[in-house]
Amino acid sequence: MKSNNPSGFFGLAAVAAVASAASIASGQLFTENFSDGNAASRWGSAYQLESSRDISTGPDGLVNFAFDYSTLGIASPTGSGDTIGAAIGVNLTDQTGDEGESYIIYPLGRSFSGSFSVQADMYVYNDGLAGSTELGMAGLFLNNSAPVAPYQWGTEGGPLAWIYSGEGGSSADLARFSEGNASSTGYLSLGDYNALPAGTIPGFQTGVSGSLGPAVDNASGAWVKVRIEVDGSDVNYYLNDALVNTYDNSGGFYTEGNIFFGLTDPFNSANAGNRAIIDNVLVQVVPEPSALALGLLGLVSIWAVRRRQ
Ligand SMILES: [Ca+2]
Ligand SMILES: [Ca+2]
Ligand SMILES: [Ca+2]
Repeated sequence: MKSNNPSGFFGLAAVAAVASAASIASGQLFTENFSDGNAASRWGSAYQLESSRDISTGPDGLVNFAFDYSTLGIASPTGSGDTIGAAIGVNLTDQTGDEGESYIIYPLGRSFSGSFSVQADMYVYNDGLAGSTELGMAGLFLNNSAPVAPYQWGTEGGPLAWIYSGEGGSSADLARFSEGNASSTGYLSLGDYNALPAGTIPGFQTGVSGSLGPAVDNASGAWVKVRIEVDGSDVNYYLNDALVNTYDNSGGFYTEGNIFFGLTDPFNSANAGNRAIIDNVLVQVVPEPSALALGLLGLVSIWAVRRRQ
């Protein structure tokens, strides 16, 4: 082997280029696994009630930032021994009249802009009761100064969010909140699981009458990987890595804000056993297409130079 070893040199250069691309791709901005039991000091919550609510009734949800979900028989979504996550319950007791509500949780004082993604493991749990239909929420661009929990029957909106039902019991199993303001919730139904072709979302039953969504194999629900990705002016919503909906932010309605997760009950029927469990939150940079292209160009150049040796 010659002392001036071109393959060794280019091997190092290639490793450096790959490492650079990887650090961009995996640039973590925020993580939370709730497992130290102290997340209540790092997270806050908000709720919104049905606007036509009987004024004699108050909110009856809950948030718990150190919930052991093994008590519900739910295993870690990652296969680890860690079963501590955040839990949200909504409309837990039967009150009078219109009593639906939304609750959200968010990391205190965080704000994100540019091209980033937020993901988490979410389990919309119901205790198998017929008629228990709640919808798990994920969103972004929350205003920390005035955090609004999106709710379709509320009075105000603001942050961008998507919801999915835990067991398909709604005619609007999928929905979006966008471009809401102080007097508009920005709610938009994205339809029923029944109307989506079968196989559209991995792990979800769709495309047949009475589609159960993520509860297809277990009446109490299932873990779902929820992800929202800001890619330039597109904001993409994924369930189990399937693209479900895109919000067009080319008008620039949203620029920055916090992430959040939630649970919403649009119905009056109460159920003490409902929960949204949230774990393994990750916010990371989404590489700009130009950065990716440059990284690939670098690798191609190295390869081309090496081919000429
Ligand atoms: Ca955890
Ligand atoms: Ca209630
Ligand atoms: Ca349905």
